[in-house]
Amino acid sequence: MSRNIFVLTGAGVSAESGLGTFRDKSGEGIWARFDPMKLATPEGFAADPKTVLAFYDERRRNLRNARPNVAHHALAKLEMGLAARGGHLTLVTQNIDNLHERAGSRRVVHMHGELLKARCVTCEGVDEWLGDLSQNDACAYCGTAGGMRPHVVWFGETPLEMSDIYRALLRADLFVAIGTSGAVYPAAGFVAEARALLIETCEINLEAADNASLFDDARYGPASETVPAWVEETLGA
Ligand code: BV8
Repeated sequence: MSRNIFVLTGAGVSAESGLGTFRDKSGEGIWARFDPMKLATPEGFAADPKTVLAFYDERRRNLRNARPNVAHHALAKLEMGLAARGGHLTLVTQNIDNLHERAGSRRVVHMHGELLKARCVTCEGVDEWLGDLSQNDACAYCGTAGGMRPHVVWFGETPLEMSDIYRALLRADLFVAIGTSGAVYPAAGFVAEARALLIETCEINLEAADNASLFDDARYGPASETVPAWVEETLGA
């Protein structure tokens, strides 16, 4: 039987690549050091664009020094392995890094946007953006300067590709959440939607997330160990 697997990843899959998570129990997470309401909301950006742009510039620089880890590579292998068996992997990530792509994943749905892209508030044009982003930068499409922002989804904004995401969830026979605290909606609600559709659910995480009780199965430990093991098992089955 060909498998149709829906995987949702969060910051935990990139933790061992050196990119920070947001809500670590250790209290070291990004949101423990920065106020998300000031740095990850449209209001925060309007109030203090320079600080918000500097926050994303630093994360863009960190990403340039980061490398995909074995968990990212395992998920790229799963995508190819399922396709070779007539199945399908839908990979949805809350992460704005490009480590899934750099590990070889071909189709990645970035529901919270992408750190290496910028968007023009005037014409909505989206362009690749690898360096620092300043208010003086001009849009490559409409030429307007002063209206560029990170192409990321802030709190209170609508996540991207939601209709495709829900359509893929309807077709899945397995839902797996990897390295996410289950704290942010609508992503945190996908497991409940999967259960309502009688889809088998599995949590792969360092430790049990807030919504752990909603999962039928769980594998705990660092993603660099749990994800490759799960992929081998899944492709071997
Ligand atoms: C929406 C992008 C409507 C930017 C992010 C009041 C007003 C307005 C909205 C709301 C409100 N109250 C609630 C809401 C909804 C709100 C929300 O959920 N708020 C929370 C705080 C309650 N959500 C929204 O606003 C969303 N929009 O609702 O629009 C709508 C709804 C449906 C359909 C259409 C429209 C938009 C949310 C997006 C916000 N943007 N990021 C940026 O990155 O700077 S969110 C931010 O948290 C991150 O980007 C990440 O995507 C997200 C979730 O975090 P996680 O990935 O789970 O990371 P976290 O650190 O939390 O957890 C890490 C996990 O990894 C842990 O479990 C840890 O144990 C584990 N781990 C650590 N190390 C390892 C590991 N696992 C494995 N191996 C390891 N080595």
